Amino acid sequence: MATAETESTKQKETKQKELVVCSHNEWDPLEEVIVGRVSGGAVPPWHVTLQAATPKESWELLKLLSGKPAPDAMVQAAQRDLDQFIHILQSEGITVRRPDPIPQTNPFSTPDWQAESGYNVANPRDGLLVVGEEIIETPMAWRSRYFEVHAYRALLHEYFQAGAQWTAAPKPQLADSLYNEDWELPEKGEPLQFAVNESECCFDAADFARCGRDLFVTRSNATNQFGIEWLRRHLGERYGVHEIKTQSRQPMHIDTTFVPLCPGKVLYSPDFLDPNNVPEILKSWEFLPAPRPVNTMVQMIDLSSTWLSMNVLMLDEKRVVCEASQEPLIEKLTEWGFEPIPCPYANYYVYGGAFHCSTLDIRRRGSLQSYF
Ligand code: DAV
Repeated sequence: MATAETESTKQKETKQKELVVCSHNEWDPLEEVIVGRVSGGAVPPWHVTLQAATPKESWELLKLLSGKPAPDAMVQAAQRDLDQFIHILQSEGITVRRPDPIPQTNPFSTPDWQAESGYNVANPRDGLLVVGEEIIETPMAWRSRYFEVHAYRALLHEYFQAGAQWTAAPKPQLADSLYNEDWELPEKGEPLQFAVNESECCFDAADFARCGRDLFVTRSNATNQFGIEWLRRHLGERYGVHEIKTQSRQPMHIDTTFVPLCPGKVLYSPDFLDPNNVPEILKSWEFLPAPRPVNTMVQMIDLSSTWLSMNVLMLDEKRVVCEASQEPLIEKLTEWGFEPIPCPYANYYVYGGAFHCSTLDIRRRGSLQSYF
């Protein structure tokens, strides 16, 4: 009996070692990660989904540059930051994989609509969701991102051949009827408006945060209830999917609102989240307020809120990659017992993301657990 048990433990260990895709949460030791690319990107075509997610100050310039290739100087500056980030990951012993450099600057169409251009392949966190041993292509709401996943197909094929479970959520049509063209920026205190309604199923992976058997999600300008319900039903009874109410007036992605750092601790933006208004299940967790962001605006356009400052990447329960100029955050994280690794990344922000957005953890060493 004892021998049989030992054998089965051994088998389990071997299985764990061989899993090519396996990530249950945001903090287990990171072994392999996909990091986005900045070359071949376009300024995202003007659309209500873009307007609903970007600062008002950027709207005029975004309309003007709509669909144009990203300017060279911008690409080069972002590339310098990206090189440093990749160097840090590799020096920490992590395998870094990259999407194919497929230019996103060409126009394309479907039977229902035309897009002036694609967007970029800088943020693998949005179009692919890893839940345990499964990698899921997500039904993104931005038309410009409709074929973005093609840049990841070679990797997906490789992971599949190596045994990963590979799924795609239903591809939405992204018909005109999905969008709320009348969207307006709500005044402070007014009810939220969303750029996407419930007529099709859509979600971005970055609207989900994974904590083992429980996932947290924000309803946003990219993720609707239809999308949340699809994922809930797809994952089944093994997982709980809980909604976090964001107070951002332009919500797009949970990772500038609610960022789990390790079991029992979550970093949050005090502008976007009220820790007294969270799902009951989180009551035992410690809510760590992110300090106000240091202004790092280096380009004329900003695609995101300043809370990209808290868009950190955990390499394990302690080591955390943070933007180098966010000194108040680095100080706080140190005080809270973490080991921040600073990296300049402000030039990358114009691509719409920081360390969490621009990565996709393919493998973290650990098993499926419940933390609540
Ligand atoms: O707060 O503007 C940025 C996007 C993060 N993936 C924000 C969300």
